[in-house]
Amino acid sequence: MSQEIILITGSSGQLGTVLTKKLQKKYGVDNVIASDLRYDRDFNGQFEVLDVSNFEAIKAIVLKYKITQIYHLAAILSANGEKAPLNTWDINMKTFFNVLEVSRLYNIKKVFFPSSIAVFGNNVERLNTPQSSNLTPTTVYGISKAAGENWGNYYYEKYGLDVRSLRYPGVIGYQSLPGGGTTDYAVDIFHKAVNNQKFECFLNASTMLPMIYMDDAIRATLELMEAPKEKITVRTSYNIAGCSFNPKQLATAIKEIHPNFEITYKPDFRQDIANSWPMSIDDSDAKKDWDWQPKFDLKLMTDVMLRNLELKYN
Ligand code: AKB
Repeated sequence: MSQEIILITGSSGQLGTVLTKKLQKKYGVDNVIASDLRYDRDFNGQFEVLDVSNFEAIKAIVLKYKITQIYHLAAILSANGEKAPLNTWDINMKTFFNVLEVSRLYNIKKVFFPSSIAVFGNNVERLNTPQSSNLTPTTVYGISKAAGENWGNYYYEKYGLDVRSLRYPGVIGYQSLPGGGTTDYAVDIFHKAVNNQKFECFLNASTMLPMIYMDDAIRATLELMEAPKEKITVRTSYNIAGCSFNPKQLATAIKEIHPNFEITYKPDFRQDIANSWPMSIDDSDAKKDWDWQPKFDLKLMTDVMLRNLELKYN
């Protein structure tokens, strides 16, 4: 098997921080090129400052390192995206087009594109949302992800480029902070709890959303990317589920360990976004095609989050 050389865009983000370390472990530190808009002083390994919206810049890195796979994580998320819709569209689409084109032209073997539950809108079954639902997203981020899924499928059908994708639920991990999403509350709440602070939630108590613990999200990504090509029957993006809960259920799970924890609710514009998203996801295609199985439920995730953040802060 020839040596894989991996490029990760958006490597300093919530998922990128953790995925980069996993890929370094798998492929070797020198064979993983992390990249983001700003240099990360604390980073161990190969790092390039990269604005993916600049085609010549990404091309130069692909040629310099003889990249064979790209994980394209750079994107503006749902809540931040609504503050400047056209800019969000420009950035999310331009960066992905550059990744697709550089991959087509310079023989990249595999591309990973993160999609999201944000591709779904108000017209779907909100419980156990099926893989093949109609996509009418309510945010620019969601529109860009739905379009991205179709562009990935197009490059696969037209050029044979092996683009693979997952529709991530809200990702919850202790290693990094999310930036500008609608599911961010479910990470922030843990930081407040371990620091004995009150938490004001921007969603109401009963807003159930699909979430996934970081270890499950990373494992799903690697399992999808490693699956034999003939097993991949979904070339837009696979639904994956972790566990679904609402802020009240999460606060109750935290109170089991931190009985004095206090939560209040003050919904803002993100409530409307959350109301248009699924409450739970049907991931039976991922289970059938590449044996996907989540391991973390609400209780296990809460225990692990609190234990690790306590070590981090104290
Ligand atoms: C967001 O909230 O925007 C993201 C997502 C679900 O894609 N975490």
